[in-house]
Amino acid sequence: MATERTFSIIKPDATRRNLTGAVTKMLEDGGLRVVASKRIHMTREQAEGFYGVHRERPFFNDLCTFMTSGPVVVQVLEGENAVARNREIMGATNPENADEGTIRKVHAESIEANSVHGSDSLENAKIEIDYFFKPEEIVG
Ligand code: RTP
Ligand code: MG
Repeated sequence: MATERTFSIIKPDATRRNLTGAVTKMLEDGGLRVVASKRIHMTREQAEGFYGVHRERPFFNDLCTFMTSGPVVVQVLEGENAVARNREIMGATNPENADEGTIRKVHAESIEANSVHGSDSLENAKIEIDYFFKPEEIVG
């Protein structure tokens, strides 16, 4: 087992419903440690850059509008197999398909407003962490 870092976003549907603490508790209870955290309001440019891999997907424009519709909390999470562990705690993209007890099953509103983002690979985690955090903002 390897200690990893992954990148998480608590999305605008969750911050709007004051669920930052509830979501963070589920991440912590799942064995992850928050080693960096900040609340920001993403610009359109930041959202489009962050979701660049999805640029050709039909949901890209709506997704960027949603992600800039309110504050988000960007976090770096650390723990054993953190990338995969975080994806387990989050649950499936579509909350209708998410397992019981996952963040998306408990809190998500829809496939788009699904409360959290989590990196899908260790490689992307590094890219995404660097997109939002300076090294000195991460305290392990
Ligand atoms: P994420 O990147 O946010 O952790 O979620 P994911 O890997 O489970 O999902 P992904 O396929 O990467 O999609 C990124 C985000 O786009 C929104 N989405 N909307 N309307 C739709 O059909 C649709 N599909 C995806 C979701 O907010 C999803 O998390
Ligand atoms: Mg994804």
